[in-house]
Formats: sequence, structure tokens, C-alpha cells
Amino acid sequence: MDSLPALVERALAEVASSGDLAHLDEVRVRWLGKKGQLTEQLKSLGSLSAADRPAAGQRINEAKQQVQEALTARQSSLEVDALAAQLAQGALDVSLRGRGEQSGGLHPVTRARLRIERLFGDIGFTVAQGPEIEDDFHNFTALNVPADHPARAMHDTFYIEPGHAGEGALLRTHTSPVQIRALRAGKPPLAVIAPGRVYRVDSDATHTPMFHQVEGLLVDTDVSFAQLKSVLHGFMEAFFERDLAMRLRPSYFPFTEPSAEVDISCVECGGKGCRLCKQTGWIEVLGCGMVHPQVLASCDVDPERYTGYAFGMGIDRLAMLRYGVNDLRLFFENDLRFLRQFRGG
Ligand code: 2NL
Repeated sequence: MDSLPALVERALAEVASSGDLAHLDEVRVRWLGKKGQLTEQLKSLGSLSAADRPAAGQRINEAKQQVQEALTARQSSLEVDALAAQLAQGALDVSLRGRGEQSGGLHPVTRARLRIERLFGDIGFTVAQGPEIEDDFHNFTALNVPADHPARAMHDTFYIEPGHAGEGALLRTHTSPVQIRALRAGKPPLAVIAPGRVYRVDSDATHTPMFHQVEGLLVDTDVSFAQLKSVLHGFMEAFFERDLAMRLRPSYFPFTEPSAEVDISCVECGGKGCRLCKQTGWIEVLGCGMVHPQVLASCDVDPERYTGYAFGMGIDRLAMLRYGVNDLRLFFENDLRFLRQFRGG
């Protein structure tokens, strides 16, 4: 068997000649590991006499320590070399130019909503907001929608299971309840618009279960149907930035009397007839009317003293018409190739 100094000499030679950290670790295991050659030396102490044992043990431990110190020194010098090599190789090139920033943009429905808010803001309307989870009173009863009205039927309204949001909670089917709350909280004169998400059990090529609506309500003394017509015509021409013809057709809503549906001349063909207007030259854009006296009374407003007008329109549909989008579902798929086209503005 080799003498202890010979073993140390061989170990130190291996440490000195190991070229990388992995190799150095193999050397450490070979000499100082659990079954390493120097570790094994300690096991031979058992065959020595008790008198010789302490001195022999001390020599072995000194040998191990000497090798350990060489290993540690070699490890730090290899680490320094490795870092220097990495830097020389240019693993991080701080002179590279950046990838650049991609600017985001507003969703087309948001752009249409902001445009609507600004145009009505310009003529004195304020923006009102309210909860999307509503109760029967604010969504239906106060709007003169009787208990047996078809709009209350299960197939139109999302009802929330009892015990989750109070008794009879539902997802608002229009933003009218926001205006009911505004009117009940204040006193006329009042001019508000209520934009927001609304929900109906409906899903096909032209309907999504969630869509965006904006409603308007103005209550004052001596409010006329002519004022309603003028405000809506002015809004439509401003929104589409062009001269438009507008016509009203008699209609029915429980919350307005009289009620009308409003068409504008087709924004695609100007009224000549095309696919968009189904050859009629007209596009339906909203519903409106004079606030029903029963609705005013539900809001503690005296119908003998005050009158009002109200209207409601789909923001998604207005956005489609303004930006030339032919499929409603594109607004809700969040395909960046579609959305990026609206980045400007
Ligand atoms: C439509 C028709 C309409 C209203 C909404 C309303 C609100 C109050 C009182 C009276 Cl607080 N009316 N809203 C009136 C007429 C029509 O919406 O086609 N919407 C998409």
C-alpha cells in the first residue's frame, strides 16, 4: 500500500490537473467521499495498537485537510475562469437593441361607448352607473313591466339561484334600473345616460348572452316628443359624422308611452338599398318614447308636473355600424389580429 504522503501527492496532482468543476467534483469524491481513498485510511486505524492510534489518526486528518484546502482553492479558481469565459463569449450582449414597445389600444366597443358618453356629455347628460346584479323591483316592477310580462320569462332573464345574491336576484336585462335608481335618488330635472353590460338568455349569430347597452333618460317640466326626436337625430349624425335621414315607427314598450322604433338611412349605401339594410335603405338603431306616468310614479316623481323621454340602444351594434364589422362575435373572441385594427384612436 502507498504511504500517506504518496497518497496526498497523487490527490494534489489530480486536483491540479482537473480542468473543470465537474471533473473536480469527481476528484473530491474519489479522495474524500464516503468511500474515498483518504477516508478509507481512517478505517485501518482499528488494526493499530491503542498507543499508535492517536498519532496515526492525526496524520490522516491533516492529510485530508490538506487535500480539502487544495480542492477549495481549485474550485474558486475554476469558477473565476468559467465566469471569465462566459463573459468573453458574450452570453449577455448589453449592446443589443431592445425589442421595442407595442402600443395597446381600446376595444372597439369601448371606443364607441366613450364616443357616445362624450356626445351626450356635450349636451348636458351625466353618466350613471349601477349594479349588474339587480332585483326584480328595479329591473321590472318600477318600469311598469307586469309580473306576467313575457320579458320576465325564464327564457329571457338570467335568474340567480336563491341564497347566492339575495332573494329574486337577477342579471339586469337592460340598464334602465340604473336610471330608476338615479331618479329615485334625486329630483328632476335630470338628464342621465346609463351605459353598461346587460344579459339575456339568447345566443346565435346576432345575439350574445352579454351585450352592451346605453340608455338615456331626461325628466323635467314640459319635455316634448319633438325634443327627443331632435336630440336623437343630432346624436346619430354626430356619432356617424355624416348627414343622415331618420324615421320613427310606432312601437310598444311597457315603460314608455307613446313608444317608437328609430331607423336611420343606411350607413352603407346611403338609402339606395344593399345587403346590410336588406334592400330597405333603413337601419334600425334604437327604441325610445315618453316615460310612462306609472314609471315616474314608481320613482316618486309627480306625473302631473313632470314629463320625460327615454331611449335605449345597443352599443355593440352601433360599433359594428361605425367601424364596418359584419359579425358581432368578433367583439367577444379577443383575437388580436382583429383587435389590433382598432389600435389608433
Ligand atoms: C331598445 C329600447 C328603450 C327605454 C329603453 C327607459 C328607461 C326608463 C324609463 C323609461 Cl328609466 N324608459 N328606457 C325606453 C324606451 C326604449 O330601449 O330597443 N333598447 C335596446
